[in-house]
Amino acid sequence: MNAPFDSTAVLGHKAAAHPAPDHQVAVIGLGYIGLPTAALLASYGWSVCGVDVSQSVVDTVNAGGVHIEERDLDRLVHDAITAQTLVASTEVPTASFYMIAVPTPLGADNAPDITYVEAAARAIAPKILPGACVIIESTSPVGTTEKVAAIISALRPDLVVPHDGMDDEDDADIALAYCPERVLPGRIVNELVHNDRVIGGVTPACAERAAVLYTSFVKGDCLYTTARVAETVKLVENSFRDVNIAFANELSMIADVIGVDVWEVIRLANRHPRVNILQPGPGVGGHCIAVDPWFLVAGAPSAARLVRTAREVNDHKAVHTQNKVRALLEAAPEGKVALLGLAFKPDIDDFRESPALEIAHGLAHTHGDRILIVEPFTDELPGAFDGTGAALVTLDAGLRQAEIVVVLVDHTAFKHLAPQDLAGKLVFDTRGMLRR
Ligand code: SAJ
Repeated sequence: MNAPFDSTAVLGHKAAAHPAPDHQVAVIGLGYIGLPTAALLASYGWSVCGVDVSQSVVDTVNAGGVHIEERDLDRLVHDAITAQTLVASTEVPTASFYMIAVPTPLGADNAPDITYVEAAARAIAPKILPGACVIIESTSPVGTTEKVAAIISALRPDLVVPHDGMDDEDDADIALAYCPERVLPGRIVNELVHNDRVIGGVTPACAERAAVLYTSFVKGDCLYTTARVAETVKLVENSFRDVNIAFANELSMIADVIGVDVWEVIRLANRHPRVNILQPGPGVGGHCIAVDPWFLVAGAPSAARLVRTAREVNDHKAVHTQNKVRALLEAAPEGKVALLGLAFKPDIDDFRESPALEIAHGLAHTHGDRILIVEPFTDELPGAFDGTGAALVTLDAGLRQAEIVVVLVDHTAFKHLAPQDLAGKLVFDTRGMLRR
């Protein structure tokens, strides 16, 4: 661990009078980001309490287990629980650092729902001591950090809570920062350590305080800014990717109309020294890129025209793909279709916001037992498929029974497919996997 936190240096004399317990971190939310971060912090010498509203998650973690699939996570959690540097609880403890890593889903009309962040702030407020630092990692609409400040301030009138416009000469009792996670599912543990981090303090002193936590385990650069800029940076990163994938997806639909091979067009265009087109697919999934751009749209609805349109193009690509499969089913009225993959991207078991899942689900409802699903990352179909007649089958069984094969996810397990495996079948490869 780096030099231990000196509260007097950052927050002035008030903090030193009643310091929060040193080296203790409470991570609120033990999901895809919270659990890996909690276990990693524990491995770097912090005493960590992971907090979750789910008793079963808490029990699993306390037993040294994990409830999510992520490379290296099981070993990290097991070791931290064995070493007693990590404990899980449904109660928020008193700590020197509070990290909020709870979900921020989309509500009605694609409006951001920050109720879990607000609930976390309300749960922290009664426990927080002068000198402590609250960090929000959850992807959030711009202005969320200020809302958390207002919640803590209202519940703890005895504390001076930092706010926008306050400068470091004013003595705040606690620190508050927004530090977005930017890790890639499947590489979370590695990227938590190696990626650069943006640390947005409500005041410069807040950023400095939050940096004590991050510099203890981050090997990338820690970059300092305001909380509002950091909130925007996170949304911009994922919107950048969404817009660029939308361009590739739109090209694939244009290519269908004008009758050219989109993969060949992209391969050749990318030989231009300043062109780098991404890959089309069946749509965009996951809990980040398919969601976060809406947070940016919500903040500036009439200005964010390209960002909104990109979201619409990527959502439409799933509908377009489903319609193309329907046309194939009509062209072979007796035939079955093998849909390869349900996950939102290759080689993970995560089906959240997955276009492949959405497409398979729609087809299962209209074509029932003509739908065969091949997904090596699950033992059973999600409950939404109950009663549809669609079946989960092995790749071999799918290829044996189906006349139509649709690649929805380019899992490694599918990449060995050779032309002779698909001979005589109608093939629709939404990922361009078979030509790589
Ligand atoms: N996709 C395409 N074509 C491409 C690339 C991706 O169709 O050329 C699709 C994928 O199949 C998937 C979706 O886009 O359905 C998103 O996949 P991804 O690998 O781009 O991103 P995520 O959701 O796994 O992780 C992203 C990452 N953000 C960026 O790459 C900008 C990660 O760094 C973020 O931390 C994460 O979102 C997050 O938590 O926000």
